[in-house]
Amino acid sequence: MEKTILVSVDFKDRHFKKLNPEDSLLELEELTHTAGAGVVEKVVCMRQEPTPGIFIGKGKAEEIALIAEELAADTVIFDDDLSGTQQRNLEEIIKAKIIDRTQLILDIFALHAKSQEGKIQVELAQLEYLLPRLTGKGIDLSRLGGGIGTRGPGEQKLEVDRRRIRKRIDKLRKDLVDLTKHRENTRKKRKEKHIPAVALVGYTNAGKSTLLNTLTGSEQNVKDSLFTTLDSLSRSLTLVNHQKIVISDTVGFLSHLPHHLIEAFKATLEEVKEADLLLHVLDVSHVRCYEHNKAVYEVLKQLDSDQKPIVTVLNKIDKLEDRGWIERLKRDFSNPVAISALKNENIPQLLEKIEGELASLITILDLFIPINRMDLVDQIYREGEVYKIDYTAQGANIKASLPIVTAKKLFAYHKKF
Ligand SMILES: Nc1nc2c(ncn2[C@@H]2O[C@H](COP(=O)(O)OP(=O)(O)OP(=O)(O)O)[C@@H](O)[C@H]2O)c(=O)[nH]1
Ligand SMILES: [Mg+2]
Repeated sequence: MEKTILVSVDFKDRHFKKLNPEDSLLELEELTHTAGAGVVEKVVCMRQEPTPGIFIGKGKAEEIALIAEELAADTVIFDDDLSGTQQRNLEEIIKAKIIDRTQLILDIFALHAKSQEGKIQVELAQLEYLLPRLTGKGIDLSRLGGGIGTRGPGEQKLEVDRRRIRKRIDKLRKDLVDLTKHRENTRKKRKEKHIPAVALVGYTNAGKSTLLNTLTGSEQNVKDSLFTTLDSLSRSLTLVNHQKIVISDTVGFLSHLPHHLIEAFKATLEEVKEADLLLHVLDVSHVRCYEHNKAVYEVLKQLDSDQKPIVTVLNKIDKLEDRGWIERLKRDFSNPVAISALKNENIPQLLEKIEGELASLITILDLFIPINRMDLVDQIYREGEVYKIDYTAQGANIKASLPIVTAKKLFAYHKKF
C-alpha cells in the first residue's frame, strides 16, 4: 500500500486562513483512504502566509524530508493547492512524490469514473489542471498525462506538449458536447410534458444514491466511501397524488471542491441547475454535518442554484444515539424532513413534503415584455408554459405558467390591473 504523509498549513494571514484546518486534515485523510493509500503521519505547520517557492518554510520542508525518509513514505499530500514550481521544489527537498488536494480528488474521480461521459470529464479536469503547471523545467507528465513526456523537457518540447494537451482538451470538450446532447433532449422532452425535476444533492457519502434506490427501486451503486457516484442517474417516480416526477442522483460535494472539477462536471451538474426542487441529503450522524451543510451551500452558490426551493433531508437518523437530537436538527436546518434512507424510515413524510413543495412551485402570470427584451420571451417558453401570446409594436402580452423562481425574476414585467 502506498504510504503517505499528509501536510496541512494553518495560515495566520486572514487571506489564506482556512476555516477549520483540523477538519480539513481529517477530510484529507478520508480522501487518501478512498484513493487506496495509507497515512503514516500527519503534519500541521503554522505560517503567516505561503512562501512563493516552496509553499511552506524551508526548515519545515527539511523536517518533512526526514520524517519521509524515516517512515519510508512514498508520497506527501498537501491539503492546499500547490503551483508547479512549488511542487517541483518540494519534490527536490523531500525526495518523495508531492501531490495536492486537487490531484488527490482527481485521482479518486479517475478511479471511480465509469461512464464514457464521466471519464471524459475527469480527463478534461486533469489536463486543465496540468496545463498551467507546464512551465520552466517541466513537470513529470507521466504521472498525470499517461507518458506523454518525462521530467525536464526543454522549452521546445514543452511547447509541443502544451499544444498537444490543448488539442486534446478541445477534442474532449467536443466529445462532451455530443454526449450531453442526448441528455439535453431527454430534459427537453420532460419539460414539454411538464414533469417536474427533482435533484438529490449533498456532501459525498451522505446517502444520495441510497435514497434514490429507496425511492425508485433502482440499483445505483452504494458504498461507504467518498465520491462513489460520478454520473447522474435519473429515474421517474409517481407521487401519491399521481404527480409524475423525475429524480436524479448527482456527484457528491466536498468543502473546497476544486474549481476545475465543478467546471468539468458542469454537464453532470446541469441536473442540479435545471431542477425544480433540490433534496439536500445531509448525513446527520456525521460529527461535521454542520460544516457539510455549509460546504454544500457554497457549491450550490457556484452553480447559481442556492436560491432554488430546497428540502433538507436529515438522513441516517437510525444511527443517532439520542433521537431527541432530531428536534434540535430540525430547528437548525431549513425545511427539514428526518429520514433513514437505508432503514426506510419516514419515507412517506418525505414524499408528502416533495408533493407540497412542487405544488407551490408554479404560478400563472400576465406579463408585458417590451420589444427590446425578447430574450425573456424565449426564457418564458423554455421554462414555462405559454397559454396566450399577443405581439404588439411595443412588445408582447403573455399569459403563462412559470416556476416561482423565474416569476420572481420577471417581477418588473408583471401587468398591473
Ligand atoms: N445507517 C445508515 N446508513 C446509510 C443511510 N443512508 C446511506 N447509508 C450508508 O452510507 C454510505 C454512503 O451511501 P451512498 O448512498 O453511497 O452515499 P452517496 O451520497 O451517494 O455518496 P457518493 O456517491 O459517494 O457521493 C453507504 O454505506 C450507505 O449504506 C441511512 O439512512 N442509515
Ligand atoms: Mg452516490
